[in-house]
Amino acid sequence: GSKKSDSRGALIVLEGLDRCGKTSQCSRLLSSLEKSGHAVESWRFPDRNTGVGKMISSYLANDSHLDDRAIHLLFSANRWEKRSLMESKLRSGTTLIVDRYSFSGVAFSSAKGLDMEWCKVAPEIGLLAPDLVVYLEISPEQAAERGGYGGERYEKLEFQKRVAESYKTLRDATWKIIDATLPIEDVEKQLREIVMECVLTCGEGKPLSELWP
Ligand code: NYM
Repeated sequence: GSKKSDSRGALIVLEGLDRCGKTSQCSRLLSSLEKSGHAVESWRFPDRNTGVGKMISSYLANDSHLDDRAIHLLFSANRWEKRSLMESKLRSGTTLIVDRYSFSGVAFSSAKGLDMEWCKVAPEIGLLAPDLVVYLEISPEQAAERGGYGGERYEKLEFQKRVAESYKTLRDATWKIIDATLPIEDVEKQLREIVMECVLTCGEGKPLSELWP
């Protein structure tokens, strides 16, 4: 068997509409994995702390306007600037819980009318492929009823309906779907079980791969 020091961390991605509960589930999952002694970090995209992230943040706040393809490529560049750190964390045994990834990039940009294949291909090819994608499923209407959207771009019911359609096209049989309208503890429990299985498989030597597998 592989020694503990050889085992890599798992790349776990959570996706879903705005207000689906991803962010709270990521933090619950983080503390539960930490408590059980795992090396784990919680990441999110966009990472608003980098130079590119600041441009994205200003775009989302409607403080700047960018061509649809230009902002798509910035979201992608924001993942590329974290790729090597991501790989070294995973290889050194740290599991990463990531709030949004390339799938958000494709779902949100294609909801604006950009071609889905254009969104997927060049910009995202070669980024690390997640070991697990969990989709927290909620209807756009139910998401909208939850304490209201913030004022950011995209946080509008009509747009979220198109994003939901894009996610439907994008997801495949490898995605795990959790009903995000269940009580928060039930979502947490289901998520933890799915993630633990994935963490074990990765620790036992499943190789890292790249998008799109
Ligand atoms: N978003 C996020 C994109 O449009 N493309 C991407 O590649 C990513 C990662 O940014 N409404 C959108 C989805 C969200 C917005 O994300 C900000 P968050 O999780 O609310 O900080």
